[in-house]
Amino acid sequence: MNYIQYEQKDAIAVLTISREKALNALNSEVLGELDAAIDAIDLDTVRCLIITGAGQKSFVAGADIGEMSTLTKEEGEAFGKKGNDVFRKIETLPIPVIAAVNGFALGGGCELSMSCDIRLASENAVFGQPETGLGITPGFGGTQRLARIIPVGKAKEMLYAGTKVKAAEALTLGLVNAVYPSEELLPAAEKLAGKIARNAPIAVRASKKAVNDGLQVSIDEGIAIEEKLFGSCFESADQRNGMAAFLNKEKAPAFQNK
Ligand code: DAK
Repeated sequence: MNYIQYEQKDAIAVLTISREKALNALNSEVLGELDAAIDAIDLDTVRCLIITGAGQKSFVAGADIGEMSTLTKEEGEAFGKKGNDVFRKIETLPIPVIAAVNGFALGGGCELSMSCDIRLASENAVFGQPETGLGITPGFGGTQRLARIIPVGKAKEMLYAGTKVKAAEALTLGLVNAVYPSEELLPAAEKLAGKIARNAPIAVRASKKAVNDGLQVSIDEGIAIEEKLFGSCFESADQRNGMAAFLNKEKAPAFQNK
């Protein structure tokens, strides 16, 4: 691949969007490679994915403005679908995904981070949806996900006025879980991924599905979703071994994803 680096260390994979000279902007080729890289993840062995951008300056500075500038209506729709399909694939990936936001996360970059489960940021991170200043609406889910993550009034300000949000404010808004000096961001993401990877994968995946599916429905339907997923854990050896270890006053076992 030209624009995606992918590395697996034990149960953690790090996917780096690597188009540094354009601040990792997403063109069709990058989106195509991102899609293929997500499809190729070995879900039997990877328990947590980290997505980051190459370099110290930018996570992803948005969709590629040069490529978009000449699109027709039909081409615009096709480009939007390509991005939306891959972002939704990330959002619904069975394993948790952490965005390690190492700089600009603008437009499609902010949207990519929001399709991840958890966002951690470097001190120089900047979030924004500047699309209305380019004559378009956000096209990769920004109008939908931003208003579900941060207070709706602030989301609308970011969407209408293009107001950018720096790391410290993103933390206050709950857009990111934590902020680190640049050099500490990836180690912190890996540490959190490691903590996730040590827990029972079937239970972690069921928790992700319960939260995501539950947020789309009423609380009663959400509770029903949780009940089913909770029940399904009792078919796993990890549940039996995890509870037995507790009862025997032993350390949690190495969970087997079975
Ligand atoms: N696209 C293409 N190239 C970009 C880029 C982008 N989004 N962002 C930066 N670059 C390129 C610059 O053109 C420059 O290239 P050279 O001139 O060196 O060849 C290089 O990266 C370095 O950028 P700067 O020289 O501008 O660096 P600065 O530090 O001065 O400024 C910046 C950094 C991030 C503040 C600035 O580059 C900037 O404002 N970039 C644009 C950010 C932006 O507006 N992003 C949102 C893009 S719109 C859709 C689906 C999705 C979308 C739209 C439609 N459909 C449904 C159809 C999504 C839209 C977007 O994401």
